[in-house]
Amino acid sequence: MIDQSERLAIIALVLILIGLPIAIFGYQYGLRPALAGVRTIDIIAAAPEDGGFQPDAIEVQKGETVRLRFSVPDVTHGVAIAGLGVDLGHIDPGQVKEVEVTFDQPGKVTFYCNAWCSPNHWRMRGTITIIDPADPDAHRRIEAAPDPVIESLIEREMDIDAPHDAAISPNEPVSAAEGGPLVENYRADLPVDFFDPLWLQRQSPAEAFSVLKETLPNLTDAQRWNIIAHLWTDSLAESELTWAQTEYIKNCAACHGETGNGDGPAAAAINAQLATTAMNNDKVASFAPASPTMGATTEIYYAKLRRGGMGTSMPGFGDIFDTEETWRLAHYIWRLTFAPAKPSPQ
Ligand code: HEC
Ligand SMILES: [Cu+2]
Repeated sequence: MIDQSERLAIIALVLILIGLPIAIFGYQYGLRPALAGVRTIDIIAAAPEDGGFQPDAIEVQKGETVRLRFSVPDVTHGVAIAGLGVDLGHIDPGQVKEVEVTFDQPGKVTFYCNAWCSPNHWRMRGTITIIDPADPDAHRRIEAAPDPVIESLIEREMDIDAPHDAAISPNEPVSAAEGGPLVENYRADLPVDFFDPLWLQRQSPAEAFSVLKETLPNLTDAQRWNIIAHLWTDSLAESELTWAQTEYIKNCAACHGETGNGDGPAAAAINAQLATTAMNNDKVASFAPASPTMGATTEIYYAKLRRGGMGTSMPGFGDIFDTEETWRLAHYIWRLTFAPAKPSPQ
């Protein structure tokens, strides 16, 4: 005979056996999506030699909200999504970080690692293609849009990759700070071009120096360089400068060095390749105020940044920084050249 208490126990057991799966099922397929309404995409973030991002090509629909969940199997990485202002910071092995993003515009965005994780670190990138079902070609049209600055360089037959050594460069320390008052004093005598941002971005410091030599014959060479240093470093607002500094440290310093001398921790290996291969020009650029820098222009820097080197280790950043951000970084390089930040007091 089954007594009363046994019967209750059986009912309870049956309820648990049926109820638990229903509860789990209900949560998984009913309650959870209803609460969240988002698709979760799991992404493994590994160094390129361990497979890189997996998956590294994701498609979403315009207007869709997805939860991107990054896990890390190997070494610490940093995950950021270009153009969306998303930076998850460092993710350590075993750690998981996620972010929910709604994609409103058709196109392509790049997610990338911004922590130096391996010698191939800068290859660690993935893409999210946002497709508009009402206009299935929209994302391709946006992607194929040419960069007007690079187009203009090509039109003027300017080679982004050609060496640009200068005939003249400063032979004593240059001071942007001392250049400021000089620009004020000689404002009326300086050519109007010197106050035209487009002219400035297309001139090299060496070219501007030659112009100054003619227009202001009474100045010393040091004073001329100081004027140039001031004009070439004057374009970034404080907040833009802070942004550029941060991004430079995360994305560039491993190769170009924290102060821009071309001596970052990854530079030695890249430069050593020079000796073994005939790769042209594949030496990490230094931004010190010497000949090659004095012959460079902000516009060439911009183009190199967007497109990357041709068969060199210089990565292209066109998928990561928008045009405005790229200009900011290009201008920031002149800060490294002419107005390096003083080491912060300990
Ligand atoms: C993996 C190493 C590496 C990283 C990371 C890197 N660069 Fe470079 N960069 C190079 C090498 C090598 C060259 C020289 C070859 C060339 O110009 O293609 C170079 C050249 C350049 C030039 C051209 C210099 C000139 O005189 O024309 C600019 C500008 C530049 N880098 C800026 C940057 C900035 C800004 C970043 C970060 C957003 C960056 N680079 C990240 C390796 C790197
Ligand atoms: Cu990484």
